Amino acid sequence: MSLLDLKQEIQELKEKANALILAHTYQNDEIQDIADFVGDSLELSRLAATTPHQVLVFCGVHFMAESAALLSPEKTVLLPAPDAGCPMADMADAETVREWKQKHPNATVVAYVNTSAAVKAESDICCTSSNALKVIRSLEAEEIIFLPDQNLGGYIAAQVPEKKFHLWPGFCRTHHRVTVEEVEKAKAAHPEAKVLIHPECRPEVSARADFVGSTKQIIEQVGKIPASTFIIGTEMGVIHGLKKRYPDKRFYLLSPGLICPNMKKTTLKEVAAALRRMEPVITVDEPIRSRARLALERMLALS
Ligand code: CIZ
Ligand code: SF4
Repeated sequence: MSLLDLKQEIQELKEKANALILAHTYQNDEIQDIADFVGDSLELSRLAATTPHQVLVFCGVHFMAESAALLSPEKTVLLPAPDAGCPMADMADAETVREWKQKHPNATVVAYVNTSAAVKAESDICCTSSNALKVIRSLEAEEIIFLPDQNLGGYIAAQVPEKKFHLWPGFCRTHHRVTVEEVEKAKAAHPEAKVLIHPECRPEVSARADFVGSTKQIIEQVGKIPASTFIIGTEMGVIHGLKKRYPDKRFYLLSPGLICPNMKKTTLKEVAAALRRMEPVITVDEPIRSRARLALERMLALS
């Protein structure tokens, strides 16, 4: 089947099923182009909960589809690439979270959305990289267990010195791989460029940025900074959206390693197949569902 036929088929199946295609900003370019909405995990989960569409095709990784399923159990949430996981999410398990809670009984548990539903169920509140600072500042607790990303946690902790943080030793394989040498090299190659870096990168890498923020904040920041060249320190998928939104600006990826293999597992073929078969469907069972949903809803109520 030609690419055009495939896109046509997706369009027809989508209309027939009254489905909405949601794509994360890290998805392949062709997936972003056929999606009804492209955004970060916070925007996508909010949209999943509020849209009247009964079928959601979630082009992203497992924890994102799970969040949509948690918030909208009555909807059919399809994950076209069911083996698209997140190695960072896999670094936290519910049993160890329970152990940490026993060790630090006064701490409030803040789970980055990049976690399984079972881990969210053990947590008090969720956050994304867009709202982590706001979420932490809203908490009365003086002690915080932050999981699973040590880099995002450390970046936030430095801005909230009045609270004590217990940082989980997790990291994103894609962002954590970037080195200081790569930043220096990119800066030397494009001395006029502004450097925008995601807080999942190592602290010594983020320290060399002109701006540190989530993908959404990076995308917004490009529009605010009066520069024409940018070095982008997050997953390469973001550059596709940046080029579309700011056609007169130039973008360079900070490191060729900034590619998340799991995010790239979704292809047009799989999107079509998922719509044709109405599977794989992502669901979350009770009692995990209600507890995890509470942590997500506490976050959504704040942001
Ligand atoms: O929250 C998200 O969607 C992720 C994974 C990154 C970001 O900064 O948007
Ligand atoms: Fe997980 Fe990193 Fe891939 Fe995001 S970019 S899905 S945190 S491995």
